Amino acid sequence: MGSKESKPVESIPDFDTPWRSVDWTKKEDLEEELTDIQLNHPELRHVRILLHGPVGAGKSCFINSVQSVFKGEIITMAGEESCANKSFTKRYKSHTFINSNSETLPFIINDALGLEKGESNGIDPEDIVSALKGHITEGYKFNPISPRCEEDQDFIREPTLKNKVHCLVSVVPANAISRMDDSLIQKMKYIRKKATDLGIPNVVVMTKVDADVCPLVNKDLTQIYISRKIKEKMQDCENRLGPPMKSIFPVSNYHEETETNNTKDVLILTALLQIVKCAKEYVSRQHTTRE
Ligand SMILES: Nc1nc2c(ncn2[C@@H]2O[C@H](COP(=O)(O)OP(=O)(O)OP(=O)(O)O)[C@@H](O)[C@H]2O)c(=O)[nH]1
Ligand SMILES: [Mg+2]
Repeated sequence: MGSKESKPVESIPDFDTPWRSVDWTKKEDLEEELTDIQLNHPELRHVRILLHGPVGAGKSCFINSVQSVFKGEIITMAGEESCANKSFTKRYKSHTFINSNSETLPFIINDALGLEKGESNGIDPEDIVSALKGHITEGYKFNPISPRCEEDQDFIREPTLKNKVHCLVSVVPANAISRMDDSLIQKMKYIRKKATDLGIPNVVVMTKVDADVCPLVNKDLTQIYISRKIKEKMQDCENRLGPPMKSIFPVSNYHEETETNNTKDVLILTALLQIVKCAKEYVSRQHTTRE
């Protein structure tokens, strides 16, 4: 009879060299590139980015982190909540950003209610789709019981390019992606598919890479692309949600710090630059198709 002794599980080693290259010295270059982006569009001064994702994924925290990077100090402008089952963010809100020279940056990020698991819980995905199309008014208080409809007084019936979303960002927490409820994944996939049908690009920001996903990264965030665990989480995200690896950007938001730091800044700016470039590309396509 063969031995029933199980072999010890060998832990798969991390990578010897980073599988995605990051230049940790280029923070200023990234900031400059983002500040100087020209939209070359007569109607637009900003591209509009919409965040969606589960309750507590770090959407509002990402918005605060972006502003913190550009100001060089920790800023809280979007409300965050540490232990919410229901979405802490209640209203559709556009956030604009300024840098330390008080220049307005060429992008707006919209925060919305978080998605919940279960068919009839939380924000209706149709509300996010309405936001993508530009029908939702600023400050709109989402009603989880009934989605926005054309009969509503403040429904924007004929949205212009300014009202529409130019890049959809799915915010997914690295420490929860593998056990995220399937109903939630289906809602996110539905919203991503609608965006794709509308020609709107999608990018994924994978938050909470510092939250006990990988001891190596917990100790040193610069090891992010050496870590096998982080790559596995990104692959989980690719497999469950559908985006290709090249559209997934891991970040660690400012959630407990009292000062900004270069490594977090570079990861946040790298994700943001890709998002803004996708949005710009979408906008320039709209411009060309109308000519
Ligand atoms: N460790 C860690 N914690 C984070 C990170 N991002 C967000 N958090 C924490 O996660 C909690 C939820 O973050 P929020 O930004 O409020 O989440 P949200 O997606 O806006 O959630 P709702 O508005 O409720 O839908 C807060 O306590 C944040 O401080 C991160 O990258 N790492
Ligand atoms: Mg929020």
